[in-house]
Amino acid sequence: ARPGGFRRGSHLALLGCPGPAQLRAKFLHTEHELRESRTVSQADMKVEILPALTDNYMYLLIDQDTREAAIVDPVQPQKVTGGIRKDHLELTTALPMTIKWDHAGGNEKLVKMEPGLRVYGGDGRVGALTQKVSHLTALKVGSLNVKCLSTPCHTSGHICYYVTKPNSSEPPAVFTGDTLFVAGCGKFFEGTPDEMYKALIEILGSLDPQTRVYCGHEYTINNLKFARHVEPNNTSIQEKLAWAKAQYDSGEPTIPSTIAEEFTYNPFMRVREKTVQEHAGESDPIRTMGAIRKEKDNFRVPKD
Ligand SMILES: N[C@@H](CCC(=O)N[C@@H](CS)C(=O)NCC(=O)O)C(=O)O
Repeated sequence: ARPGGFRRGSHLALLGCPGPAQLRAKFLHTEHELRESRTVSQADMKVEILPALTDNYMYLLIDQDTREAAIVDPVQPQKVTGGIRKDHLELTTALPMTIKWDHAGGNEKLVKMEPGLRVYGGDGRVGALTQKVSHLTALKVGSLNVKCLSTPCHTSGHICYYVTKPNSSEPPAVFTGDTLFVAGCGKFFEGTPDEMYKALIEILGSLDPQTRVYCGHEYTINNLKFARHVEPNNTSIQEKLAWAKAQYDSGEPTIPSTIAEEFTYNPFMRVREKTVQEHAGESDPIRTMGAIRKEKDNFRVPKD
């Protein structure tokens, strides 16, 4: 057992090879996957939100100046390449966040379709990897600056990518994969409460508060129901849940949020708050992190 009671490598089947549920998701078109893509457009960068599998998101990051593009988590490459040709973009880069198949499982196929593609990743197990990155490695996508943030915990080589444009007054973007979800965080498959605390509070939590957060899955409604269970009197949670349900019902994503917003409703970002600590029966933020993660692992999501 690892500190905090979490075992390393207990989910290896999930890492490399899809099980029956994953295969079903891969070959049958799900309601989520059939939802339309949406674009968040700024003068300096564009992010196209591409629903994939049952609840994953891929993201196409486009530098408006050079038309150079990167694809984050290209699990379904065929959904990516059509748009690239149509919009006359130059796809140079793939940014898989974690080794897991639902994020990095399309790398080899994409490289065959787009020879010369640079595939970055923080884990030697990432398929078709061309350059291993580590904490604070700096990359370029056209004129955009991409900073790699090492956030091990869900998986040990998990990387988040922080994107800024020099001299821009517009908000940066961060791709958070399975580390930070809207109102939630990833399970601690290969890490500890201490590592998730560092990732959420010290690394992601110290980014520009207006940074737009693009996460790996559409889990927002379920996450907010757990958040409401932890803090029943938090009105930010109640408002965000009502909004997320309306978004989902009209076929819209609940992505992106911002770092500042996450601090108002995400219990894992709020482990220093008295209300969350009291719920967990703890007075230390890292022990609170471990306690609420364990509770969420077994949480039965209510219908409403
Ligand atoms: N389908 C479930 C979760 C499936 C699951 O275990 N997902 C992994 C990422 S692949 C996770 O870390 N989930 C975070 C959580 O359940 O809080 C949900 O809707 O919450």
